Amino acid sequence: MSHQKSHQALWQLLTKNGRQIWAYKPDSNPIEEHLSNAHNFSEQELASFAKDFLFDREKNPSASDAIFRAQMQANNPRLEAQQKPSSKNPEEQKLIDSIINGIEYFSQLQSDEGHWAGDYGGPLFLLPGLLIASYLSDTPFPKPHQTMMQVYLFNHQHTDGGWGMHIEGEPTMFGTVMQYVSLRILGVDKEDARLSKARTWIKENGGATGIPSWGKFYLSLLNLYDWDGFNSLLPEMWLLPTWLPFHPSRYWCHSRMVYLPMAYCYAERIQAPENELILALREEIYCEDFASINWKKQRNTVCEKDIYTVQSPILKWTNLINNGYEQIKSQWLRKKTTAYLLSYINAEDAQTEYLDIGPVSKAINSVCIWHAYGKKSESFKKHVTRWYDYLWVAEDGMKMSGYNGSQLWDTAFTMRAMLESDLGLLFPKTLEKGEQFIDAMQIQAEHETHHEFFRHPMIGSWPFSTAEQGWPVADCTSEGLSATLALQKTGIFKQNINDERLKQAVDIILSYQNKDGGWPTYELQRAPKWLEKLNPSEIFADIMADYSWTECSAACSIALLDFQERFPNYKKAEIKQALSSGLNYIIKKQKQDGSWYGGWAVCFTYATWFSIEALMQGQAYIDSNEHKQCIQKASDFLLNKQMTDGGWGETYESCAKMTYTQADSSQVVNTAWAVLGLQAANSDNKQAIQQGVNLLLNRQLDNGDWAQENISGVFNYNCMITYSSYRNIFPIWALNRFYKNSITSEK
Ligand code: LAN
Repeated sequence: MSHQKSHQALWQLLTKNGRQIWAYKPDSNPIEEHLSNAHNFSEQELASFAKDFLFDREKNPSASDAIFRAQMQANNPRLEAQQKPSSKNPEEQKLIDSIINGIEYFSQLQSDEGHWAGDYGGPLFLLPGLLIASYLSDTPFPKPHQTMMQVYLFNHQHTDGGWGMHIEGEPTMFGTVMQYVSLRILGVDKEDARLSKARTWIKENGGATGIPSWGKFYLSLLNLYDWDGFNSLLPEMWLLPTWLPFHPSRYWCHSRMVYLPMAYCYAERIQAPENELILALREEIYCEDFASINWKKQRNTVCEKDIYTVQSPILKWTNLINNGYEQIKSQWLRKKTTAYLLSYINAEDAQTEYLDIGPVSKAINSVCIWHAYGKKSESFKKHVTRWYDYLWVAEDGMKMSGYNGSQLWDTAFTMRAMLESDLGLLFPKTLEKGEQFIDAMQIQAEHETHHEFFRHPMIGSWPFSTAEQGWPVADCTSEGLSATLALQKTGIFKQNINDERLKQAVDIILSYQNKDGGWPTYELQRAPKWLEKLNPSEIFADIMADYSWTECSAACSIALLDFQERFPNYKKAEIKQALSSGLNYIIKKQKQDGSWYGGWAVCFTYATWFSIEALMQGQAYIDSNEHKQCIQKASDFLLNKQMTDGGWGETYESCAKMTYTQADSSQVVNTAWAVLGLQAANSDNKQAIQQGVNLLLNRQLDNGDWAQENISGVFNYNCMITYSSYRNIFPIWALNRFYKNSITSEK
């Protein structure tokens, strides 16, 4: 691409069955070959990265995924619509052109195997974990990667010298110390002006003793903090009977899979040897002399800029007891415990082909496996190969993704957005490839150790990323199913997924419903809500159990409704019951102002759209008066939030504060959700819808894309995550619905 800076083109994304690897100057395509290739690079190329990947976070901290997109545009021909419908009405023609332009552009980004890849960065505490694993195990990344990581870290430094926990957030101790240490591991000199500034930030805010517990953990691994200053994780807890309400097998799977390898590292007191860098760092990140620090007193010290969840009195007591036990622990039991933890870590590695459930456990599991079996062991080597599955290159540098990708999720949504009206049918190739990908990603087997290690049944489910990663998700199963049903309804290609597999997916969705009627993320809620009082993370909320979520409940209800339309007699009574309690759960969650809080994207507009969608489609299951009122309130909420330019816009602060927080300018993604929601609700305020649609039309770029605006995703209330395809998927979907409605009303 001519407008691409030359050294950006040295990085290429290779994909295979949804696997995504960024390769530096790949000379051959297969991923395997690339991973074993030695890198040849010139110092000049490395030096040019800092220049060619110069990024201004002050303009917008969210990168637009320019490298990937330019590459796909350069390598793939633009897939044109089979024909362009023409309309006598110029307004309608404009709409048609925009939708087609939007799909043509987005189709060009589809991989050969049918999925949409994209930037899934955002959190800033992930890459440091991976760098620590590589540092401890003395397995450095290739130089080009290291340079690109440096570029990324510096690109996201705030002008005051600090870093946030995520790219949009204000600086925190966790963010700043972790990036600082990462840059030093990457070889940046202490005298670098940017690092001096960071040190000033750290010291002015009390020094690294105030880093939250996850940071204390990472620093302890590096021997930059004393394990004595870290509250005991009571590793033996894993050996307690599983019926206990606080047994870790009952934790939300992400917490479970993070605290598992953490417990191993803690039990083994894994620690880097002292060397020049470590000794220097000890002087750089603390306000006091390292040797003089009273570590036990630091266990609960947390910088006030970091605190999100305040430690409860019960947690403090529990810590006191656990720390006490640590003094008198039985060595025999400790050995038995670490053996168990290791067997669990091995099982998770094997079940996920060494991808592991997510980016945090991916790094910490690598550390455990290196510690247990050594650098030369087969299992450690397998871990290292999979480090690359988590790295992503954009115009802001190389980052660690929040997952091994969002492959299935984005592909399923895209199918549904395209098929909202007949215009999608003008792209049979795109649809067919999408169908093939969704087909390939349905999970069809269980590992023999699943049951032993507390996994939910998964045959027939879909994951968020790839089948290889293999963790089933309730609402991803639903999106996979809804997309498949929509694709099959077109009748235009071979139906790869047979009825039995569709029924298996429904069985999984049914198996996921919580007692309160709602749907969780990966597993049923296994622990009581009071366990949250023991949440030790300080920086996240609601991480201890897998609670029901509005959007997950909406997606699952919608999938059941879609399925029922096609198979009215399959498990009729059971599905009816599930829908009635599921939809009533959603009604119960509506807030006074008519909105719903969204736990996984920003924020109220997201969950309100999802809820309206489910409630309208499932109208028959709800008392009609209640339904009417609920939808009326929801529409009023959306209408109240429309901005003067016709759009809607929320900032990430909606998520943490849990109150609607309007952005300075409207956002296409929020606008698309609101426009989808108002249309689904059959709002009679046609003008409001038209204004929203106009905004989407006017913001579209000539090539069919939309500009990247604010970050769209979130987890655990307090950390944001990038969904780079949302800026295409949701405007296309909203416009496509508007088109469908306008032609039906003409008829
Ligand atoms: C995700 C990504 C997808 C997301 C949806 C499917 C969108 C949602 O509806 C349900 C929850 C889920 C599956 C989800 C849960 C939390 C994840 C896995 C993530 C946001 C991606 C990364 C995040 C994970 C917890 C990040 C690692 C951080 C820790 C605190 C362990």
